[in-house]
Amino acid sequence: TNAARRFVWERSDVMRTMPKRRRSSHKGTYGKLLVVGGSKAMAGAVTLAAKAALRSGAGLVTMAVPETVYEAVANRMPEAMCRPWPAEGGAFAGAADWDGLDVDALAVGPGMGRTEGVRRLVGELVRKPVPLILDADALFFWDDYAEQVRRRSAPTVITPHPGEMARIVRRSIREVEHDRFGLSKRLAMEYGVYVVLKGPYTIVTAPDGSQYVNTTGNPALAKGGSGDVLTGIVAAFLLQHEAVQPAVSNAAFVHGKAADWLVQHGHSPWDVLASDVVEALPAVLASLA
Ligand code: NPW
Ligand code: AMP
Ligand code: MG
Repeated sequence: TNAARRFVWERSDVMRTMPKRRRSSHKGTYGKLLVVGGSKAMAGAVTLAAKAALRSGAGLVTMAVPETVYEAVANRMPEAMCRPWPAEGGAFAGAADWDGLDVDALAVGPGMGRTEGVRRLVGELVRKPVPLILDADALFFWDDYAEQVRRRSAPTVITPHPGEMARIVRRSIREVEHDRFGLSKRLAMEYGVYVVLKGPYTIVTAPDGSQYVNTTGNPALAKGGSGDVLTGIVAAFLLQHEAVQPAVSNAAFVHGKAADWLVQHGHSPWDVLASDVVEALPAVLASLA
């Protein structure tokens, strides 16, 4: 049918679908996440995503970064593991050392840059048969691997901001802003992906065309690093939820709520850092437990 299936994803939906943490669980229960990102100019993005994932309940998180930034990244965060991958010119060189890596989900893109090596690496990673989140610079190469994505059997989530969406669908940012629902739906259905079109009122579109609007968040999030934090939350929730759409919608809800909580608790819309958003996750998640 052509009926528009659009919903607002509300607090009650979150309460209903948030996974419980079981007494009998251990870290492996909650999944092994590999966050692939970083480059010499953007070493922080991957740490933000990894830390957000751990704060959101992921069991084990490993960051795969170009070897040139390994020391800086690995020393920043004791809880996450870190793996150096071949680099050229301060970014990924392409091939990856997958030996001994046991991965339940992949988050790819934050701070990777847009080199040829990155193009090759992303092309390789979309072939891995695990749930995959493509964000930021990984989306720059959409045309190269879109057909590959269409054929994936495991879920794929893409998290473009309007600038990234415009490039993917070959429209202007203006056109994207004027048809956020329509363009998201077409993309999600054509490639069988979950599309998270970010911005105020982030829209999550499932491959069946159903759409879920998030109403949390505020302009405090309009600052570098916000999207990298969202990627980490999405990844962690994918590992812990049974179904993909509630996982992704809950991630958008919690991410926005963290920013809302900050401006209600001593922060202004100006000062909030992406790392503050990560540190506000405990308060938000505690209110949902
Ligand atoms: P304009 O010109 O600003 O108006 P890019 P990026 C547009 C990493 N980061 N609504 C924007 O428009 C990321 O992970 C690393 C409308 C411009 O045209 C990526 O790997 C950090 N338009 C990399 O940087 C912290 C919007 O899109 C274009 C829009 C590049 O990511 C920062 C810009 O997009 C950052 O996260 C909106 N809401 N948002 C770190 N600490 O390591 C964007 N545009 O060129 O993909 O740049 O998003 O900064
Ligand atoms: P990125 O551009 O990848 O860093 O992602 C920005 C993140 O912050 C997305 O989750 C957006 O939805 C959110 N965001 C940015 N600006 C606003 C805003 N004015 N109101 C609400 N959320 C925003
Ligand atoms: Mg981003």
